[in-house]
Amino acid sequence: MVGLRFLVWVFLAGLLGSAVDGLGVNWGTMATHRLPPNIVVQLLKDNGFKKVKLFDADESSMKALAGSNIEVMVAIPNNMLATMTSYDSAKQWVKKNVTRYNFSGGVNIKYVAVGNEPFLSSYNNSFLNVTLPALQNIQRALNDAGVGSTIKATVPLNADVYNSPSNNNVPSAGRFRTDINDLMTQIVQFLNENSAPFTVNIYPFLSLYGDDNFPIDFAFFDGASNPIEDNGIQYTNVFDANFDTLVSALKAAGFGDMPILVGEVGWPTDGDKNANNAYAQRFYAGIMKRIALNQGTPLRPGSIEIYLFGLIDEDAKSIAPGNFERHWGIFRYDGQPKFPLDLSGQGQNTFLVGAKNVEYLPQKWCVFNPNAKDLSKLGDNINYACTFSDCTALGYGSSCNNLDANGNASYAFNMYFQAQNQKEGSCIFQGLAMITSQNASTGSCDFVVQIAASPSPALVPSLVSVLMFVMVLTVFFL
Ligand SMILES: *[C@@H]1O[C@H](CO)[C@@H](O)[C@H](O)[C@H]1NC(C)=O
Ligand SMILES: *[C@@H]1O[C@H](CO)[C@@H](O)[C@H](O)[C@H]1NC(C)=O
Ligand SMILES: *[C@@H]1O[C@H](CO)[C@@H](O)[C@H](O)[C@H]1NC(C)=O
Ligand SMILES: *[C@@H]1O[C@H](CO)[C@@H](O)[C@H](O)[C@H]1NC(C)=O
Ligand SMILES: *[C@@H]1O[C@H](CO)[C@@H](O)[C@H](O)[C@H]1NC(C)=O
Ligand SMILES: CC(=O)N[C@H]1CO[C@H](CO)[C@@H](O)[C@@H]1O
Repeated sequence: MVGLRFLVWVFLAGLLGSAVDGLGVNWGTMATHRLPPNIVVQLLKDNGFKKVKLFDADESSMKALAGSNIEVMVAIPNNMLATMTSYDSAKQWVKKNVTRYNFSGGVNIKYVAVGNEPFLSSYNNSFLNVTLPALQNIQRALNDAGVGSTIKATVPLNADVYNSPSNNNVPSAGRFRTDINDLMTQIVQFLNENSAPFTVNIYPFLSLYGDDNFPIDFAFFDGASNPIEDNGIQYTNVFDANFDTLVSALKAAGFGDMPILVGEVGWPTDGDKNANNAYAQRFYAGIMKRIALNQGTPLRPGSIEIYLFGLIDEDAKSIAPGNFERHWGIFRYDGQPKFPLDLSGQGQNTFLVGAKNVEYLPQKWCVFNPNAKDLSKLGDNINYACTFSDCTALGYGSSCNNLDANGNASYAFNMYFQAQNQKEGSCIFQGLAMITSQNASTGSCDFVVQIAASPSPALVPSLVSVLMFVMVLTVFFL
């Protein structure tokens, strides 16, 4: 009987494309070609996502989300944190970007993310002084607007705000980073006063990426040969160990019961030897199963609110952290699924539902012209193409790393041509390139045809810098 009910449930869950409860996903928009927001919202619905986390409060995304009842986390980017140290600005932001959508048929906003990983060591403490005042002002503005009981401000933090000492590297010894311990304690106190959750981003992939000796099985959820022993607890994966290090740090600060929300977790599929579909599939299968079982971690059994990172590939993200940075999507740039992923956590070998009604540019590719005579400028032209498009798939361990020299040139030229919307004159490269209607993809290397879509509003500042760069180049070549 139980078995039958289970089967019926599985069948219904499959039918409705139902993601497990508590599951959300990050919707980033740093792409040269942005899928139309209404298509993305339909994609979320078709796959049963009931929660989404944004990196801004972009009007077009918000309008598309209106009426969907999907729970939304809107965000204030780091470069606006200083502004939010003024209460008036915070009040304006909340009015324009939160309460404006609080009407029947509006947007179901649940959280405001104040900054994004503002204490990353690579930011050189730039946001240390502004994050807490911004958090306080935003929550106060929410409270004053009468929505503070249901909409909470939180700060998505990177997992390097806490650690365990190297001589006792176990989760139970977790503490906030010494240099920011006082600040973290104040932040946690404030979150607690407002019944707001602690938000942390946890990346097992980065543990592996940063350390060649990292035991690879420990990055996944299917068992590890050498578990970490900690007070009788056996840790078999780095996610649990990391999460429980935070639980211990919170406990040491006096807030051992503070709700924790995982703001980002996921696995990239290209741009590194460990970034591929097979590993991503393995990672997601493991984490989805645990979410479905409400397993939690040894120190926090039960359900955890988790946002996957991320929804769609973003070909215009900074690659300062690594080439993998543009390949975090569970969907490709065009909203099509990359690998089997069962969001109901039942471990079925099924693909997600792809984006519908996506419009593509014509079936044309730009490739190296085999009849080209003068190859002396080939390197310069490849560099140029890659500077203004995304060549991260050409790197070591990536999907297009096995191309020969001409293949490399073709790949770079095509990426530029597509980034330029196949615009007239964007496939010349001093006579080294030509347009073809033959699909140029080979083996694992996909030569894409871009989607027909407008650039993301998030990219306007970087377009300005690209223009400046072009101006500098122009001056240089004159
Ligand atoms: C609302 O959010 C957008 C996008 O994050 C931002 O550009 C805008 O300045 C915000 N509005 C106010 C009044 O701060
Ligand atoms: C941080 O400092 C390093 C070294 O001084 C510098 O290279 C880097 O650009 C700085 N980063 C930021 C975000 O300011
Ligand atoms: C933060 O504020 C302290 C005290 O006002 C000051 O000494 C420090 O230089 C500031 N740090 C930054 C990065 O602005
Ligand atoms: C192709 O490009 C990649 C990345 O730039 C480089 O590592 C590789 O050596 C190139 N291959 C050839 C045959 O030039
Ligand atoms: C080109 O070919 C590849 C590999 O066969 C395929 O996956 C891809 O969908 C094709 N692209 C287009 C735009 O038809
Ligand atoms: C119509 C609507 O969504 N109103 C909401 C506005 O915010 C208050 C406080 O969070 C909610 O209680 C209302 O339901």
